[in-house]
Amino acid sequence: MKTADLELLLSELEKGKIGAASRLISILEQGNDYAVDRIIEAVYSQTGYSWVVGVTGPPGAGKSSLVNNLIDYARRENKSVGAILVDPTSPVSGGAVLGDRIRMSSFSRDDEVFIRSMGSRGSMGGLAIATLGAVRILDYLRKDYIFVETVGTGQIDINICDIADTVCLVLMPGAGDVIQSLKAGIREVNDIFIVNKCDRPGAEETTVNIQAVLDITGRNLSRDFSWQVPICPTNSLAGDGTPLVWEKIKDHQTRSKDSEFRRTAKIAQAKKETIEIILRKLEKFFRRQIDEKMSVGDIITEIALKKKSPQRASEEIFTRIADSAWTLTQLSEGRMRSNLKNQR
Ligand SMILES: Nc1nc2c(ncn2[C@@H]2O[C@H](COP(=O)(O)OP(=O)(O)OP(=O)(O)O)[C@@H](O)[C@H]2O)c(=O)[nH]1
Ligand SMILES: [Mg+2]
Repeated sequence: MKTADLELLLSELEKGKIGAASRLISILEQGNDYAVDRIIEAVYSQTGYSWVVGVTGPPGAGKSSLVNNLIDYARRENKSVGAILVDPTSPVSGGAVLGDRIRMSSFSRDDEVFIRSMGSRGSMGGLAIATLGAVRILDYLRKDYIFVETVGTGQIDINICDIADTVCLVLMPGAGDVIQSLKAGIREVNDIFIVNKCDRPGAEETTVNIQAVLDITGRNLSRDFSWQVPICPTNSLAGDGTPLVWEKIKDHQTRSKDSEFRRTAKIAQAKKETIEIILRKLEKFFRRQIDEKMSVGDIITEIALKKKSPQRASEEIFTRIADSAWTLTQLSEGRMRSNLKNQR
């Protein structure tokens, strides 16, 4: 991708062209560092408008069906909507997403609804960055609500809490392992529980078990400790229960929009995201240094021969790189100083 093409797409996005959003999201998925940085840089200061609703839960729990129903309710209130369906399992969007496309095609003529599926071509880290970027693009376009669906039972989902303002966890009867992970405190943030497939046996038991977790933990699982986490039974095939979920999302939004805990959470997220970016850049820098600039083959062989521990070796390598980085800084500062002198 040429820089000029990227700039053209960004100027089209500025005019609100949805096609540009779509192409920019594809570029984010490809994960080119320069392009990702440039896109986020272009939109970032104009974001913060949309309310982002994370919809997560185990495979097949009914997340897409719920999102589909929620889009319908949002549209009834004339709210504009974005939906991002993250499918980390499939490199080129598998069957599940295809099903979602068919189901959600009822919105295909509605300009105020933008639905997009995302798969990971690269690492999970890459997918998380692309998803966050896609949310920001839709936020830049001032969608009132952005739904982000991710498969997740705790450890493997992209960290939805970093993205979402309201987190919905969709479960279905027999979701014992997820409830175990809740007890173990693996899932930190859930603002709304949904027990879907209530037409099936065991829904009541699941609800009771979730309530027990809420009671045992002695606190609720939301970021806002004063928010009473609701448990909403739904049958997403019939659409039963969706109005309650939609009301709870709006309640949570009204309550937390301007709250102190949200301000604190946003600062914590900003810090976390920035640290992750720094670490990613540092990692690249170090790998480049080790792979290309330094000959560390001798040290590595010594580790393999047990003459040196990896700990000791890593410190040695670190010192070498730090020294060379220090030298580079000195050099560039020196260059700057002499440039200044020349200008005078
Ligand atoms: N009986 C019943 N089936 C449901 C209900 N909600 C969804 N389903 C069905 O369950 C299957 C999975 O639903 P999806 O909405 O695709 O679930 P999902 O969580 O998005 O699935 P993945 O994205 O593949 O993880 C589909 O065949 C739905 O028709 C429900 O309330 N009751
Ligand atoms: Mg789905």
